[in-house]
Amino acid sequence: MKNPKSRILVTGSSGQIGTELVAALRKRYGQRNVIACDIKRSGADAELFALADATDRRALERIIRKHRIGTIYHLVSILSAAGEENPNLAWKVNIESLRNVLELAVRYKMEKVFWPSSIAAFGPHTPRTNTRQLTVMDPNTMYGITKVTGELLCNYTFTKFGLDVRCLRYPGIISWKTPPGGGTTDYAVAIFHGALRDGRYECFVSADTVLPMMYMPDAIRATLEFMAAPRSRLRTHLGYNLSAMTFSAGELAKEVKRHLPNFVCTFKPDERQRIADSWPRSIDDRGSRKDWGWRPRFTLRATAAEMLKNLRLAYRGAKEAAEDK
Ligand code: AKB
Repeated sequence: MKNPKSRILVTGSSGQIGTELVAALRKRYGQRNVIACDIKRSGADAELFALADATDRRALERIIRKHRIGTIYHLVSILSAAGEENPNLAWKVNIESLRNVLELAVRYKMEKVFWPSSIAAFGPHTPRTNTRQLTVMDPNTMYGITKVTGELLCNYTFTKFGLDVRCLRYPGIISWKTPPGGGTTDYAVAIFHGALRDGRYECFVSADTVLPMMYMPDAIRATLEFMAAPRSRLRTHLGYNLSAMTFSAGELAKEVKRHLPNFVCTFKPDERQRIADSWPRSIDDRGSRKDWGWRPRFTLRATAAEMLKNLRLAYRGAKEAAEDK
């Protein structure tokens, strides 16, 4: 059952990463060669969008056959904080959908699969500074458990069936086009909205909480470069560590205040603090740098400036559109 290896499918296409990855893939590989798929409808071109739940294997198989899919970016995921609210759902969505994708990718002899792992794959006994590629992984969230399990499933599928499946361990991703939802690192996005909308923000982790972060353009470029790297260069089909910058919530608030002197940030840790405290403070991504040439571009300073510039324009646009109605 050999498929012509032509088109790309992006599941979870309406999410924070999916929205921007679909646009970047279409720019690189051609508009009609990228099919977006989600349980929420999005995008103007209905022909290039498939409404489906990736836990439904038959639905996924229909899409793969109909659009002759040769590569899948499988981004469907319930994130860390939402996963603690509903661990059964997190397991079902994150693992069943991945099993479906991997099995169908093997059956249809696909070229490649991309699956996002995360810093959440690490846990309380992982060394927290400059966390190595191969180290203790004992996550204590259901999301993190699905990330370790998923990495093992990807590696198993590579070893047993030769499927070229690639994973990156994303840090917290900061972006302005689509809000994140249900993650522990969401405060690093919400703070910009709070600052611009209300002049204040109540942060749900303490000021001294340090986590690895990345601005979305770096995350998208990393994904494209990683997927384009020759297979022979890759030395692991577990997740590759990936890093750009690391800072505390207090440092982030200070950076926002440099642009908006009247901004007030208060800190009121909630249950997400426990999750943040179980994750690395910084990541050693020498493997990515060496094997496929990863180099981040955005620092905290550059990210904050870009976020505020782009969100200001977005808020202005939304206001003008509301006034025109
Ligand atoms: C989350 O906070 O759950 C995600 C992640 C780090 O994977 N952003």
